[in-house]
Amino acid sequence: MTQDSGAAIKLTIEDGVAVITVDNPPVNAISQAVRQGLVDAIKTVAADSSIQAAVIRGAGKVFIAGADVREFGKPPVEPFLPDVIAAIEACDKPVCAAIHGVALGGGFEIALGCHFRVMDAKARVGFPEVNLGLIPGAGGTQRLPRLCGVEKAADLVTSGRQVAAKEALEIGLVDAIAADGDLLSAAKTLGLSKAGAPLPRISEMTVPAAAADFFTTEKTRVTRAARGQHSPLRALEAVEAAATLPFAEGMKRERAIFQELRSSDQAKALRHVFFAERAVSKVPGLEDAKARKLDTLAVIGGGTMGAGIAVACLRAGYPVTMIEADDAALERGRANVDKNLEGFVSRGRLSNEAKAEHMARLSGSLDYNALKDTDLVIEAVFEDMGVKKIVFGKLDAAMKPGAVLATNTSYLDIDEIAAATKRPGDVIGLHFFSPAFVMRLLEIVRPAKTTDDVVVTGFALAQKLGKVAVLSGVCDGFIGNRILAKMRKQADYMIEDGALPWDVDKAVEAFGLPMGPFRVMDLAGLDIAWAQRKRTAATRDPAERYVDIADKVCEEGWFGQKTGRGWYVYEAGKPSPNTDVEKIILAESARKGITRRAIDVQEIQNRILYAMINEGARIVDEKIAARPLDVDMVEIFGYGFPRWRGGPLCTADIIGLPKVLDDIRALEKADPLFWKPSALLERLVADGKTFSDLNQ
Ligand code: T1G
Repeated sequence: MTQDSGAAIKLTIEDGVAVITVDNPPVNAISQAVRQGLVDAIKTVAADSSIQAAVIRGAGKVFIAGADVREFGKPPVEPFLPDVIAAIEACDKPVCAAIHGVALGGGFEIALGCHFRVMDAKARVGFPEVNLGLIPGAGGTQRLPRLCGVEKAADLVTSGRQVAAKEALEIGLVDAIAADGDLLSAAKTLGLSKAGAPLPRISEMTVPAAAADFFTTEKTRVTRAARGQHSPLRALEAVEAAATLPFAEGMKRERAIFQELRSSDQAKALRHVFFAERAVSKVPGLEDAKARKLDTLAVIGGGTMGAGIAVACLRAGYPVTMIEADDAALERGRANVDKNLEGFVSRGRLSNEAKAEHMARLSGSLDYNALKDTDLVIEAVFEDMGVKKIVFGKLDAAMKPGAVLATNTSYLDIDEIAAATKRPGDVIGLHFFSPAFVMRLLEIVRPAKTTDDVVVTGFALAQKLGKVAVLSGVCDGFIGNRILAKMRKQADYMIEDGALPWDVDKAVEAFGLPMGPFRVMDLAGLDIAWAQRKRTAATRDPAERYVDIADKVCEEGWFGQKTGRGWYVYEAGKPSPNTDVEKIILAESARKGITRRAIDVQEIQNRILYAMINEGARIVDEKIAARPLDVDMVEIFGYGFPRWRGGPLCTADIIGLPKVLDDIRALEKADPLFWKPSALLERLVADGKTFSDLNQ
């Protein structure tokens, strides 16, 4: 017998077991139709005497991925998920969840409402709600502690991490792991075996006592780890309610916290990131382009970037050829790859055998003809246009027609590099961020002549490497470094106006970035930016305010961590303010006739943030970035902008563009050149629109 409660839920009866299939592609998100269908199906189970047990399963690749994230911006519609789960749990016939793929969020809450749970060996369960600025809102924070204790429950709901089958069984989240391909029959057998017996209902269980000071110490830990995000601490509060209140009261507490967070700015921002992270690789206008063959890769150069890129490609399973200028350099390149892979081994993320297998896929040569059959090459040699043109001339001569020639340059003009070949249509920028095997951002930089299929090939490679790829046009610094340059300029102005580097860093870190601009410069090496300032001095706009402080610091030979001092002094790796730099700063302010003034945290944060917003808006206006979400993804995945703020342009929408524009116009009075408002920002405010309107 089949009952089809709308497309979302199907019910068939097999050997006395009602098999309830959630079928809402692509991931069985719990839409209103799914919720209604489950309520109807449970009513059928209860009413039909031929049914002795029920199994809830998911069609397609997963059990249930959770509530439908697209519904969160809208008013909730009945039946509400907690009530659906209560109906499942109240059923007087055994209901068993058959979990494959993932059971996440509301999906895992549905499984906890079932009396039994069977899991496929490769499946995973978890409560990722905190990653959306929420907490489990359908009993997850109340049932989980009853099943595995408050310590484990707190870990799972505050971290959002997924739990593999083995651990899930060990800590009691599931009753059994099914043998391969046997999930449904194992669930049916378990359900039938319990027919007529008293049914375990988690809501009726008691929460095992926790250590007296558990929540106190856990609050400190969770607060520190959350770095300004609210949901982890609120999730812990809900778990504490489970430990201190009767189930029904605890459910009310959980619901109240969930509803409060659901409409919060952080939840809006994290929802934006959730969808933007997926939308960013779907570039408007490239829908019909097909990626080229992508089976073999090569890197030119075995230095930090070249070796890092080689490791990223090896970790993704590719064979990689490394080209270097001579045997010694090639040996150093191999050693760099080996060292980077050894890091994975020492962190327990790669076995020695797997490392050996990776190294076996790395071949080296001094001869470009070794690349005659290679599908895609990434050049990562010294950042000098002359050197790159020679390399691309050789690649052009050696590689097969249709091969993709990529450069990892972080700021040189890729149109000019492409012009050094007879195949500019095959040339593209793949700008990795160091360490290339860690940082998720990859800027795909498109010169004028590059063909659509080469761009799409770049995105295909990014997906294989597990990167978040963002398409950028060609300009100085592309998207991320162009915004970084503006941030740093504003930071330089502030230390000449009255702040000190450590004030700026502290304020920026309090905003939520992992490291302030001066700490970052010390890490990168002050000499690199110094060399660039000297290189571009002749073309600098004389009307632009120029701060000499960094040059003076470099003239002392203080290049940052690599020389033991820069903006900070490094003893045993720990940074402390370089008071000699303070003397240089005070002397420079005096030399410029600037009366130094106190610059508070709010002003520092505003000037840094607005510099990012204004430049990000210009980048979108110039079509260097296709949409505001592309700028947000660059900042979050390449520069550590806090996810719970959604990125600079999402933050601007949350502040309100009229206020952002007013504040920038106020700053413009003191420095009309730097703070000229983006024309796009002015148009959006005039039209009553937001950056989000441009993301649709
Ligand atoms: N709602 C709506 N759409 C979703 C979705 C969801 N929960 N999860 C995924 N999608 C879409 C996604 O946007 C993409 O769409 C497509 O499915 C494939 O996703 C009450 C309140 C399940 C591990 O946070 O972790 O339950 O781009 O590319 O890599 O307490 O999706 O194709 O148009 O990611 O195979 C909690 C989020 C919700 C899980 C699959 N659940 N999803 O990964 O595919 S809040 C989550 C994922 C909640 C309750 C609370 C992953 C995945 P499009 P994909 P994938």
